[in-house]
Amino acid sequence: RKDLKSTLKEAIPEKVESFKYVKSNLGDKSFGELKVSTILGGMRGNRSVLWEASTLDPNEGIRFHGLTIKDCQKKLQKSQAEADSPLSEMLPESMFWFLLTGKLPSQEQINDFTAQLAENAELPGYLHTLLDSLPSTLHPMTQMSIAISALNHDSLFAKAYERGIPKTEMWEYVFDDVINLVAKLPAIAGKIYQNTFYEGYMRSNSLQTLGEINKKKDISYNLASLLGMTKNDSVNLKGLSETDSSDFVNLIRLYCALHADHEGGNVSAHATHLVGSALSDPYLSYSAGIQGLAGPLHGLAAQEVLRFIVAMKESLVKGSEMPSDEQISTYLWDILNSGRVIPGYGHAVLRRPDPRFEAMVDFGLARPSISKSDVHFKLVHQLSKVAPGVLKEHGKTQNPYPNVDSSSGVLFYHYGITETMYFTVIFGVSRALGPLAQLVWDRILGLPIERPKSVNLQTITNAFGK
Ligand code: AMX
Repeated sequence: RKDLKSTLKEAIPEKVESFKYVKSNLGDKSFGELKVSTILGGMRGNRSVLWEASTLDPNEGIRFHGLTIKDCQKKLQKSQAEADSPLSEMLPESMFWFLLTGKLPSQEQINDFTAQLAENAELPGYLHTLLDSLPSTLHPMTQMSIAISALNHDSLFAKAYERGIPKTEMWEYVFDDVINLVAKLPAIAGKIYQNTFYEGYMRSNSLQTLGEINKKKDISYNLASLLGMTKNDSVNLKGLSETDSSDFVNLIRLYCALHADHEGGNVSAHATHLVGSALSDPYLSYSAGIQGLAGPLHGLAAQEVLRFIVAMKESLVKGSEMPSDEQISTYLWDILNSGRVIPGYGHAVLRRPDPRFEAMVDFGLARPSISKSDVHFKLVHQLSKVAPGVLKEHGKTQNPYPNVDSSSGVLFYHYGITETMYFTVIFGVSRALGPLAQLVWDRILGLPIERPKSVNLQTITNAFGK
């Protein structure tokens, strides 16, 4: 008697043949308003998600309400205490305000908003207990999605919905939940770091923490503090100097502002929007976004890139001597010939080097301790000149250029966040900003539940008479 898996195995060849037939013979045909290739090809280019705050041009990159990254770096508010420092970066709080309202905030507005977030940053007791109960071997992204999902316990929107509220009032409760979630993300991320890599620092049986929430500081500072990376509010495990500690905070600010939004079709944004369309509260919705971000073709690439760069360094860098372009090229061909992808390269929409990658590289280039002395950073930079040629010759990827994940991990690594498994959690803190801002608008506009129509291969084939 055949079991389930063997029965399935038997059905595969016929279905794969049918899939190949439809893809190669009917791909160009219009099926309703779409091409058959769009249905089979991950809905590429299909304009069907309403998204207000950002748009992605294949050749130019992201614009936030019409502003480029460089415009945002000039116009969005910094921390008031460091506003005059040329090395100080825009605040993610400022980016969130801008994404949500389309208006540039004043310094005073951002000071107040930053204080409001810090005031709400502490986690409820049950979340500490829940996170403490998870094995430290559980991937940090899984821990993050569990924690965010559990905050549904306190959802004002879910409670109001249960009481019964008109559709026109929903957005106000969603807004309150969104602010609460954004405020708590640094503490969630910090606790996951401590539980996973520094067990004992923040377990409930220990009063010690690597750092604490400072109510006078912004979310990036507080995240850095909880990672043990600030001079004054942390144990400063890595022994960072004053300058490095302040640079690390600015790295988080830049990273979180840049990764906040990348229009609505990427997996984390779309998952949040889709789940929210069922009127699941913002915690459940963003928890779904985090699960998508945890995929290696999306946010997990940040971890994959760093592992790849560290392995390349071990194999190719001898002492202080950097490898030749030819050696890098051979190394890449070995990976491609074994059927693997080059992590940090390619993009579903972009057709040029990602301007977010360039902004992160500029951060490193502005600091000689990174640009002149950090071998991993130098390797990333050199790789970005060599890999596009190799990928073009390989001939598969439509975009042979570096994407955002190519450069970020190496900068965290430079300052001592060497736990590669953790990088995507910082992405998760950042990515909340855009999709959650859109979720508020989804409810303001009263968007309906998402329900595309699915079709099977037989229906497509029949439509064209085979
Ligand atoms: N290395 C090798 N091959 C690649 C490649 C890469 N970096 N990028 C794409 N290709 C291959 C694809 O695997 C595909 O091969 P197949 O036809 O045998 O399946 C072919 O090129 C065509 O792919 P595409 O249309 O150019 O890309 P896509 O839209 O299907 O996928 C992406 C986009 C990002 C998933 C893909 O480029 C990739 O896997 N890159 C490496 C992982 C990565 O860096 N992900 C992070 C993306 C940014 C983010 O979301 N955080």
